[in-house]
Amino acid sequence: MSQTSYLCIRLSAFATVSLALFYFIVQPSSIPRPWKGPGGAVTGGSRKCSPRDWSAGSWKRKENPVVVVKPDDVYAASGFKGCASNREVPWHLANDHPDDLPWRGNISAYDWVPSGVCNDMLDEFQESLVVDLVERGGWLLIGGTHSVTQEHFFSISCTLYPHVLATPDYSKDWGFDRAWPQHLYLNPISPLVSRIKFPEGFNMTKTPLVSFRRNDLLFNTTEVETMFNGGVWKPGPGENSTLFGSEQSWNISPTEYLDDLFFRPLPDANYHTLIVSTAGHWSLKLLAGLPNGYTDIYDLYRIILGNFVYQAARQLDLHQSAKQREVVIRPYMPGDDYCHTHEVMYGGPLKEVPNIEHASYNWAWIPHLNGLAKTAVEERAHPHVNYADIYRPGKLRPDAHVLGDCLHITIGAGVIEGWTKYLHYYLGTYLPWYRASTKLPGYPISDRFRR
Ligand SMILES: *[C@@H]1O[C@H](CO)[C@@H](O)[C@H](O)[C@H]1NC(C)=O
Ligand SMILES: *[C@@H]1O[C@H](CO)[C@@H](O)[C@H](O)[C@H]1NC(C)=O
Ligand SMILES: *[C@@H]1O[C@H](CO)[C@@H](O)[C@H](O)[C@H]1NC(C)=O
Ligand SMILES: CC(=O)N[C@H]1CO[C@H](CO)[C@@H](O)[C@@H]1O
Repeated sequence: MSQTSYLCIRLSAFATVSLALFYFIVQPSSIPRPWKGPGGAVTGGSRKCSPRDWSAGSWKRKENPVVVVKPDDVYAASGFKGCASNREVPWHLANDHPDDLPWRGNISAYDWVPSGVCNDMLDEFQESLVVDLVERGGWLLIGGTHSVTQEHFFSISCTLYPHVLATPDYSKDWGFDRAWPQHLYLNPISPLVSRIKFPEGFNMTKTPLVSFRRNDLLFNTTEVETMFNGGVWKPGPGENSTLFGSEQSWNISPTEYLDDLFFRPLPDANYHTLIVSTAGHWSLKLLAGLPNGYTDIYDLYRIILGNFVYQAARQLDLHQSAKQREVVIRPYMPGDDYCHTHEVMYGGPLKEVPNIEHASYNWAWIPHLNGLAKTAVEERAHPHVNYADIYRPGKLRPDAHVLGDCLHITIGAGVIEGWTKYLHYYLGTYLPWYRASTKLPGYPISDRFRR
């Protein structure tokens, strides 16, 4: 058999097996109904700020931005009183290069102003969020470091300071593992403690308000390989024998972060919201065994996201008798080439999202991957698995990357802080309003969705 025809057979076998496996694992009950999920706008009547409304705004210069002349000025410039996490603080805040301090002041000099329908959002939402994280339940952040999920954790540790404490303590010897679980706990000396109605069994030193677990692909490597090859894939002559190349990655199974963590009862956990983002680590360096490059990445991503959404929906249904929880997929935000040129660093926010068709790494594929994640959510149509499209504000801020790369985002520039602010509103105001004012499809809970 010639190499070319062999590859063609391999490729179509991959597609067929993937599809078969997808249906085997996901077991859709019927052809998915079209469903206008809570991510989109609802027309008519008084309405609330959807992710789309939030994203349809612009960056406005603050009237009197704080001028940053020394590193500690970034806290006031960013609206922080400090940060609870002490992990790589100058890297996160981008405040350790004296020459760049004027830039650092500039990137915190803008506020995100969403569209008018969002005017019922609180600007001072921090205390309300702390109360919610205890009374309603905490946030479990799942994603890779490139999905900036770890940065989201750090950012929340600043936004909620001094009401929270963070672990681990990175000032001690910490043997540098990029996958250490991180947690925020209620600070027992916070004045909010006297206002909070604690759920029975809540333990301030034990029950986290926010946790980060690193997870680059949402499934562990065994599961990804199984979904990739359906147990029958065999490498051709001269081809890599495994899906994974030599690049390191950190992955855990949904068995670990859904069954054993997200739904774990008090006092160990009290999570209400699972916030997920993935796409950054989906590269041909990590998934070196894919025979057909990025089109196979699209295929694999579709399968993995479909399975994740299925697992999440199934677990939510299995735990129906407990409190209602939410799963939110946040779109992945790719980086910006040339972000450290003077022109970009001092150019301020953009008005339109730039075209990234010819970008570095896997950035050009990201809009397509985000679309696949959205489709996976819409096809499953589970009322508590959501796709919150809050991509746009960050894509207007190529000036706000950290100093060492063009992917990660400086904490305090307002991008990641904006996600926290909107998610607080989304969970507490938008979703309850949306569900009360919209006929939901009535997701069928039947035995066929059980193990
Ligand atoms: C709360 O958790 C801490 C740490 O695990 C433990 O030492 C303490 O006994 C717990 N308090 C209660 C009231 O259970
Ligand atoms: C992946 O998770 C499954 C459980 O779903 C487990 O049996 C398997 O050992 C895990 N593999 C790795 C590499 O951790
Ligand atoms: C096998 O994977 C490695 C990365 O681990 C890559 O450098 C190499 O090009 C791959 N070989 C083939 C034949 O795909
Ligand atoms: C683009 C931008 O925001 N530039 C400002 C940077 O900060 C100085 C003052 O510190 C302003 O004069 C610039 O307009």
